[in-house]
Amino acid sequence: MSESLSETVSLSVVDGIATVLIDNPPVNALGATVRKGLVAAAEKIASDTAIKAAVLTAKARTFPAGADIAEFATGMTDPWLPEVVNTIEALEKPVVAAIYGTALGGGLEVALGCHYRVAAASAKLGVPEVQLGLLPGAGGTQRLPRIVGAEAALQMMVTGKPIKAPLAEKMGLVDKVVADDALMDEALAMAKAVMAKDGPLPRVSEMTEWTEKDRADSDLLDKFRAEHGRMFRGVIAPDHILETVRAAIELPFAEGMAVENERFMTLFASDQSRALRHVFFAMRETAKVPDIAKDTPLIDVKSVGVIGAGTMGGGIAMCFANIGIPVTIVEVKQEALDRGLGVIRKNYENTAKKGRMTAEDVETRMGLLTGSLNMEDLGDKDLIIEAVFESMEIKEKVFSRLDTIAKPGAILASNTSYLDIDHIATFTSRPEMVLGLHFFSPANVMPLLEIVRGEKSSDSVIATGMKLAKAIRKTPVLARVCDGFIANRLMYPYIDLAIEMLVAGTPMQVIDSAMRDYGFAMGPLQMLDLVGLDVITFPAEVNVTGELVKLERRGQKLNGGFYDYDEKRRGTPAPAAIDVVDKVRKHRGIAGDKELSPEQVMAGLLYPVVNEGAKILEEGIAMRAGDIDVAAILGYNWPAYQGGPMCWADIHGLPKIVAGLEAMGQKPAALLKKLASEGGSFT
Ligand code: 3H9
Repeated sequence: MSESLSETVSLSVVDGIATVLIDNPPVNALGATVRKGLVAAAEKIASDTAIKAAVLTAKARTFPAGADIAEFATGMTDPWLPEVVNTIEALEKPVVAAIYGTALGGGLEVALGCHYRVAAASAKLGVPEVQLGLLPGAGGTQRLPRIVGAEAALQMMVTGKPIKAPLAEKMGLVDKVVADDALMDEALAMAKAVMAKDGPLPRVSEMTEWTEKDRADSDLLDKFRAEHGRMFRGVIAPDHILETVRAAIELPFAEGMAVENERFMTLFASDQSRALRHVFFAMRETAKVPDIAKDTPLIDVKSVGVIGAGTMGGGIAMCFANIGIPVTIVEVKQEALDRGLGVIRKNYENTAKKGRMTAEDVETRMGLLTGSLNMEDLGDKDLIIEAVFESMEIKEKVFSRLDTIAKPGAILASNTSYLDIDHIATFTSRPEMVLGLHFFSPANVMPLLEIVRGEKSSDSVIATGMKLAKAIRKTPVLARVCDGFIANRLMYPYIDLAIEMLVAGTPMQVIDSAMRDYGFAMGPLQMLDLVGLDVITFPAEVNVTGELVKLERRGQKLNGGFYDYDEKRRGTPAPAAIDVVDKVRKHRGIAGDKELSPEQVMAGLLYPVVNEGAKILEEGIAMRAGDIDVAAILGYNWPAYQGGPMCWADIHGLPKIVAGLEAMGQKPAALLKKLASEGGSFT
């Protein structure tokens, strides 16, 4: 018979073995009721003489995937998770953790408090706290180095990447890996075997083999930091993790726990953790569209047509071939079709060369792609995505033709990055079937997909778009129609103003390095060089990128752009670009003597982005501020630890941004002004 110990934990006893079962969907996070239940279970195991051993596990999807992150915002109550783990470990009767699914963060820490660990072969174990700007705070920083050694522990904690059960067994993190369907039987068998054993129970906190070894290696931690410098750049959690591991090596367990607790609290209160926790939930929220009913019927997409075999069309076709959906790619000329299919093949072959795909996979995926010169071949496709040149006339030709070809019920999508989807829909007799699917380049790699909802797009079409995005492993963000939708519109001012600053007198290195210091992998001008200067067009007759393109300087792909590049792609400011900037200054009658400080560059570029974000929100182009943050992070590599522009703005201070914009002569959006004056926030 099963006895309920809290709302989420129950215990049953068979043949002297207690099974402690956590049941807290969706991921069995270790919220207050679970912690209470686990303490009650420990008390029961200790006091009930009929119980000789226990197995700790969970119901449904997974062994606990960590502390309850949602609870972080409201404050955690007693019992405190580290104490729960210590209580389990201190028991005088053996406890076996039966691990499956994803044992992450606090979940793995609970397993480390058990005396034995059996894992299903498909299980993954990890400590991803670093991705939330935290460190494992329930003894993980002290137990992991004791069981797998400091280096492996650091690797797991600083990268946050989970490892698979067989590797965990090799490392000594779990005692036994078993077939998935034999997990409970094997865990019970292990409990039965160990309950008859004499002698002290194996407690990870008491293990000394690794700490002694690691203590002898005096530069182990410095070496790790030097070798993994990139992971420490800009973020604060990895250094705190390093110091807790130092404590694990040098101090007794209890003192190490005190260090862990202090540093966990420091991180918990940090802006970076606040930002990263916001991003965690924002990423999962984007797929939810409040005004579309959950039971809205979805359209079954079993075949796809792509019009255009250029860079975008090819990348889009790959997304579907990658998940086994056949794609017909239509082009106007055989040559363009052959070139497009050739590029796709090359992409797959390169992936295979890197060992991430077999030669057979390459052929399977290529086998799913059919080239055609005849649009009529798209007549039976469930979804047709247009990826042709960005001109309304061409879109008109394509969509009015498609309207006569596509079967009833087919979804008609445009990959336009800024044209009016509502206008495009008027070229068909079925505007309800039309939406925008805005992929980012390279489409097969970039994780963001903007789903553009036209005035008349049906709920089914939008719901299917959101679902499809997930199927092709993208994060969908819903946008309404406007020039540039969310991500591009948001970043127009960033790019525009970076060039303006350059013309006004701030050297390109100062502009780019200010944004790298903020956390971007590259500055705005470096980014332009990477995407290609010919991709960006500016209205002014004489403008910097236009003049560079006239000199055949198209960025990294051709002759350099703002920078000249050596064979290792290291850039130095290009004399040709400096001449172009001079020319533009002369043309405009500007002295070019306004050099800004890095702080001024940062405010000058980021405040206008926040302002644009506020407009995007108040116009209803984006549903939520978090959606804008996700679009910036996934579409433009906005540093996640800054939370995206809107979360960053909240942390930075909205009144400061309003004042800054006004000082620059820019008008703050009404929403921004309102929130700033009310002490409100975007997120
Ligand atoms: C920690 O443990 C700190 C301790 O060291 C110290 C404490 C003192 N809490 O991702 P999905 C929700 S820090 C609350 O879409 P999947 C999620 O929001 C924690 N909720 O599924 C979503 O809700 P909804 C360390 C959580 O199958 C739903 O579950 N652990 C948590 O793609 C489904 O999630 C982590 O950082 C949570 N911990 O992936 C692990 N986790 O349906 C974080 C998930 O309402 N979690 N939710 O949108 C993950 O990595 C993935 O969720 C997981 C499943 C791999 C588990």
